[in-house]
Amino acid sequence: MLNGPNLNMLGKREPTIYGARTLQDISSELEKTAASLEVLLTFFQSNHEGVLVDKIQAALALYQGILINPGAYTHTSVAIRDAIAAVSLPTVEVHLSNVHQREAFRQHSYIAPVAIGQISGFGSDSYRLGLEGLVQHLRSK
Ligand code: DHK
Repeated sequence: MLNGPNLNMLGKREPTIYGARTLQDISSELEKTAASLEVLLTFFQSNHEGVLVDKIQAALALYQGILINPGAYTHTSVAIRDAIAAVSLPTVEVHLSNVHQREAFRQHSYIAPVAIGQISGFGSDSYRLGLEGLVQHLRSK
């Protein structure tokens, strides 16, 4: 589970848009979902595009899939998109807010074309729904 910029500010950051839960709260909840699905999950956040690219590349040797909330990099990062395409691991894009209801610049995702799906608008439940979708996808293979 990769989290992009400013997601470390959850809880304090625009709570009417992103909710009151901290990233630590979301991580603890997602860990419980992972345990109930009997999968191993690693939770990571960075404010730096290249660090996220490094993690995606490293995932190829370590993980079967990627769950990612790229934050603002969703709308700007060809590098993250290319890293996901390069490793070719099933990837689910998640957002707390419904990006399609927001500013025009948030309505385009560089990540969506290389993801198996996108979950947007369910608050912290987007993470749980994304993990369930990813695991179901992997198990159906
Ligand atoms: C999080 C961000 O940081 C924004 O830049 C995206 C996304 C939306 C979210 O809803 O989780 O536009």
